[in-house]
Amino acid sequence: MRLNAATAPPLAYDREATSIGVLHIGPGAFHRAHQADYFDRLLAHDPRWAISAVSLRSGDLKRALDPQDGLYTLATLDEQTAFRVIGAHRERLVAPDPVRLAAPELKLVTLTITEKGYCLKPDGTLDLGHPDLPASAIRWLVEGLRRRREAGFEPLAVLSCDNLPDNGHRLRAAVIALAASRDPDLAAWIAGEVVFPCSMVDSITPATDQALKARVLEATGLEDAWPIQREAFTQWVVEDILPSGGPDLASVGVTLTPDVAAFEQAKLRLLNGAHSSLAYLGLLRGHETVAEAMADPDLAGFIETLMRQDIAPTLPGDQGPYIDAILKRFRNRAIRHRLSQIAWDGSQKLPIRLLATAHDALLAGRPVERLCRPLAGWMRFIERQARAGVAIVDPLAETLATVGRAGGVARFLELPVFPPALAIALKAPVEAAYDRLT
Ligand code: CS2
Repeated sequence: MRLNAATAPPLAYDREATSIGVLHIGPGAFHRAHQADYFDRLLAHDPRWAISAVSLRSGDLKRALDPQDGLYTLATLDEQTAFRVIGAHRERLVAPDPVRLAAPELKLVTLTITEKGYCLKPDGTLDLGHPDLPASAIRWLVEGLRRRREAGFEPLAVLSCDNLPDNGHRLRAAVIALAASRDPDLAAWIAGEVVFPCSMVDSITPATDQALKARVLEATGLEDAWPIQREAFTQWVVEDILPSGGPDLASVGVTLTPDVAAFEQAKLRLLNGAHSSLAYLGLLRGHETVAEAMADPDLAGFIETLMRQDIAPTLPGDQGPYIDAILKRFRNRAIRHRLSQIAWDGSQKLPIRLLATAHDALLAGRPVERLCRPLAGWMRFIERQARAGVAIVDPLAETLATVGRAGGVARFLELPVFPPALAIALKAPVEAAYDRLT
């Protein structure tokens, strides 16, 4: 029997009585594990915050979940396993008319479009010549905000939920830059009226696999074409500038703070930096998952030292307890989080997760040898993929395949991934690490 409105166990709210107050762009696994869960819990006491799930390209979600009335199972896999049906998605749209954004009852737009979806240059500003820009979320937002302005203003917040530093500021600058290139009045209006809070999001969400579908069927007795799995831990920190009249996020455990940067930087550098390091070094050592890599004492020891000795000193405050908690989460054997999933999009992730740390370490006169090991690991990993003819998942895939086939640190350091001055400073230690990683 398939999961749908007739077969699902009762939700904590009357779904028919809910209305759409949130529009989400990029409703992939992370959004469905994270923001949709918060809104689902909010719906239990406020029916105004159901979600319109907008995919700009892929019809996969719509195809999988329309027959299930948009319902899906969220499995939280930890010491205890729990299954819950999420009903927050009231509709699933594929590349809808941007006029959708003009609906006055809509108070919040959230986005998970991954690092590459922002079409930014390496310096973090919008690349107006980016080939993906015409079909991007940035373009859709600008067009939608134009319609909202024409329809008469209703306050709106646009909230980036991607692993980018200063995500709200970067998104705001990108949207305004694109608007300014066509209509300076619109750009000025957006700058004055629309808020773009920064946010930090965290919950480890492995991609859905057959094993999960089988587990969900066994536990619930219902077939679900696209269940989602994550760890039990979840965190959402949002800059406290949301307009009034919007969803009461604090009531479902979201931290509202004037200063997201401290949370965000610690999370990107410690959790995501360690994750990417585990991915490249772990794959080269023949491991498949994060928990397996963490069971390798040499690798786990290296990652812990990297976090405590090299990354934490670039962050304010005592990061010890946060590091302990992250290491425990990485050891969670209840989930199979594939290293290959984390290894995707390295050209986008490394600058944020490791290079900023290396830059700060150099400035402070601290050693960077350990930080260079995962960078060398990425290069060796790309070489291995390229030479085996295996697809590289990265916006720079073609270039990486060429560089990877030829090999050598110098070619990698010339990529736009590395700011030139940093490439010069890191060359010798990356080469040393690379030579050791045969
Ligand atoms: C991971 C993240 O795939 C990756 O690159 O590092 O998705 C990570 O699991 C999340 O940011 C955790 O919140």
